[in-house]
Amino acid sequence: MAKKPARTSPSSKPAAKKAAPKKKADSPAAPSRADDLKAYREMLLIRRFEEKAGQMYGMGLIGGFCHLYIGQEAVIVGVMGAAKPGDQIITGYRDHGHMLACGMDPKGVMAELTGRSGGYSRGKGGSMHMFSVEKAFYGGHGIVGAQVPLGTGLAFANKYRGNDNVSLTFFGDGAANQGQVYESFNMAELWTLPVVYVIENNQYAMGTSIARASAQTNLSKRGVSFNIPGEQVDGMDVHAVQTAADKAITWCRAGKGPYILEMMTYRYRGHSMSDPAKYRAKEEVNKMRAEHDPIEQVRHRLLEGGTSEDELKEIDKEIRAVVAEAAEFAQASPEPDPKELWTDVLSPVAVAGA
Ligand SMILES: Cc1ncc(C[n+]2csc(CCOP(=O)(O)OP(=O)(O)O)c2C)c(N)n1
Ligand SMILES: [Mg+2]
Repeated sequence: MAKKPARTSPSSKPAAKKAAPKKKADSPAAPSRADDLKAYREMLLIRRFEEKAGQMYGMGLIGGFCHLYIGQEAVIVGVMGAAKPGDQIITGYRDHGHMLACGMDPKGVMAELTGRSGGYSRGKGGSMHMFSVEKAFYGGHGIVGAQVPLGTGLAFANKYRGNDNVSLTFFGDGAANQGQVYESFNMAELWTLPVVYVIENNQYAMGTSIARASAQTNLSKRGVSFNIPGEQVDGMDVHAVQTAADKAITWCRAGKGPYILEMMTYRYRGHSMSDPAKYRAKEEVNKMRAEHDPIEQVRHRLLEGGTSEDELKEIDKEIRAVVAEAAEFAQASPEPDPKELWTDVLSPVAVAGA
């Protein structure tokens, strides 16, 4: 049955009839050396930054929650490789990698983690609450799944304004069981909104494995009853991620509505810094690291292609220097003034209208 345009749709144009997307990603051309070097650098920055954050947490320099993304770097780096400036990014609390891949300054992110005034939220937000309108990064959300309707709203705004930006909305396998996700899917398809739902399936929601929590573990199928196409992608392979993201973003930009990408990935660390991860065997983690590490895969390809060890060592050195500078900046930045407790609580519009 032809779909009627909703009265509240941002566009009065009825959705164009879709051609069914091809089942599999078109066989991707091999990545160029330049692509691999870029991905290597970006993933390594996230890895080293997070290792440093973990260390600083252990030293008591970071308080509150801190959810590390180590192991999942290929997902955000691959997706960003397919995005253009103006596309919005929104995610949950496992968010430092997304910020760095959006181009946010490592110094500002680390200062926020340590609760200092030089941080993106002036030291008042911490790990889960950072934003950058300039880089189109919309958080950083601690309520599981809350970013999904918000990301759908960003897509609604794009369509309403008639621009060609796409909302890149990231959430986890646990969040995929939230009711608000399906309300969002329904509206996104009904109104043909430009949103790629990127499900980061790292196989666990805190200590619960996907098999124990989900009746349908193939999350790429979760849009079937809404007619949203979906694909499973090797989320440990940055090139596979970028190829799939490119296809999904092109779909959205062409006005065909939402797309679901299920990224099969893995987190090496516990759910947060306070999780000893007793619910899984060490061998499971070690096997994933040894056989699928996203950075090692690219490193291996670069070396095979003739890049020298020395060139890669030089990149490692540069990245370590950026991270060390971020850590020094954070520790030198003062704590927020106590009177800042009363600022940034209400928006000026809300205050004026009160
Ligand atoms: C609405 C809500 N319910 C429960 C929690 C507690 N909680 C925090 S993270 C989490 C697991 C989410 O797992 P997943 O979506 O797979 O993301 P991951 O941590 O693996 O990145 C839960 C249940 C919460 N923050 N919000
Ligand atoms: Mg998960």
